[in-house]
Amino acid sequence: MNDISDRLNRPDLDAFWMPFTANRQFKADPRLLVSAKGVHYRTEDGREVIDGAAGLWCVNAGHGRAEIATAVSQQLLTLDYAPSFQMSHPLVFDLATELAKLAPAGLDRVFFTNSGSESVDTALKIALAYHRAKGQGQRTRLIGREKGYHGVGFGGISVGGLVNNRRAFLTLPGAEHLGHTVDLGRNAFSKGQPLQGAERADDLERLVALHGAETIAAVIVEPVAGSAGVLPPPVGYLERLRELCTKHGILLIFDEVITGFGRLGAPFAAQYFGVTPDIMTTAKGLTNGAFPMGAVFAHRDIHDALMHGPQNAIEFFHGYTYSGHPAACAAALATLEIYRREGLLTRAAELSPVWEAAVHDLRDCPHVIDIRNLGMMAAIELAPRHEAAGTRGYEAMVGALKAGAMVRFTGDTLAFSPPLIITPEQIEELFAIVRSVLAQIA
Ligand code: PXG
Ligand code: PLP
Repeated sequence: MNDISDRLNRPDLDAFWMPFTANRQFKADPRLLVSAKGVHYRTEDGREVIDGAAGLWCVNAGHGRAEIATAVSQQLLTLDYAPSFQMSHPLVFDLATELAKLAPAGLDRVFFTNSGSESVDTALKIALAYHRAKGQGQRTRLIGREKGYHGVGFGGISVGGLVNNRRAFLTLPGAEHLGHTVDLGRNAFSKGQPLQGAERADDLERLVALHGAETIAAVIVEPVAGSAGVLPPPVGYLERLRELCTKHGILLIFDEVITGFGRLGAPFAAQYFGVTPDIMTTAKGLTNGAFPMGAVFAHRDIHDALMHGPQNAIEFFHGYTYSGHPAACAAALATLEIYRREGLLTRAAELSPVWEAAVHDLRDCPHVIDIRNLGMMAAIELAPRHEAAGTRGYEAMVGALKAGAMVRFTGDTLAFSPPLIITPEQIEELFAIVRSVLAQIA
């Protein structure tokens, strides 16, 4: 232990193997958060930091919401756990009913998971099971998109399109990818959806021509790619993809783990874009990040297609020990009540013009090669250093934290997605900090 660790009474850092982290770099210079309230974190050395990332894109109603904590603690004292297979408890039905009311019309059958990764694997399995139930068991190919992030399960990395998440692992046979939609040449510094690139959706026709539509089960995309650095879809792209999937009998899955629960200004991106998928995956904002939970929304027809055979037959051989955990349900119901009461599922629609102007104001900062935004998501892409890609992004993240703002980075792209309770003044404050940090990056 060094002096700082001693003074801060820091825990031993060795045993915990950190996820998606440069463990050795982190442990040499740790960043520990000890409390949070509203749009601020507090660090172990007692500094307030504005949360420009809603934690990891999940704390949509802001931190320290007492109703959620109370609901969880009361639920744990009343019914801490109930088996989720062949048995259940009332709260999970209430939650599914509430979620079905928020969802796009028809997507009113809800399967519970514990994370976005599990939601994605569940959705892919529902797609395969559906086609099989319809007598089209040969539809087994699963199509994702380059730069897509669908969590870290074997299904999710197979359809995912970020090479670092794939290269060391096996992926599912039959997984294919549409080309990504990034085109800085035509679309750099677009405000909102880029105008060019709807035709990229026609890449699905290439895969249909190559493999035959009758071998393809589903296409999964993030309506706005998040992890890859906030990539809003070109105008018309999602509409075109919907059209092609319908034409070829392919299910369309929207991975709304980030875009769900108000991030764009509507409950789900499906409603924001007016494009309805067949299946929708969610997690994160479902419980305001306060409890692990995910939910998959399936169209009623997909659900109903599986409800066949003898009454005593299990229709879908899939589920988790903690599917619909009582405490997670309590957290989600309390979260939905906050969203409803405070209008948070549509607040991004009012805030986003301020947000857009504030982030695009940084266009003149050094090294900035693109700025992207939609709803309450935004990204600033920096030019990579020669032979040191990613170092500018990392330095900007560390510098921002020291200067009082928590931001995400991926490679040399900074990503922003604050709690939806943020005020216009706090938006200005956040980007003022980012401006001062960018000015210092060599
Ligand atoms: N799908 C999408 C679209 C996601 O963004 C997942 C699935 C997986 O969810 P879980 O709960 O299994 O992590 C995600 C998660 C980042 C970052 O800043 C993004 C995520 C998670 C952690 C970090 O790039 N997205
Ligand atoms: N591994 C073993 C040995 C198990 O018994 C179980 C569940 O019973 C699992 C994995 C799956 O765990 P979960 O249902 O929490 O995903």
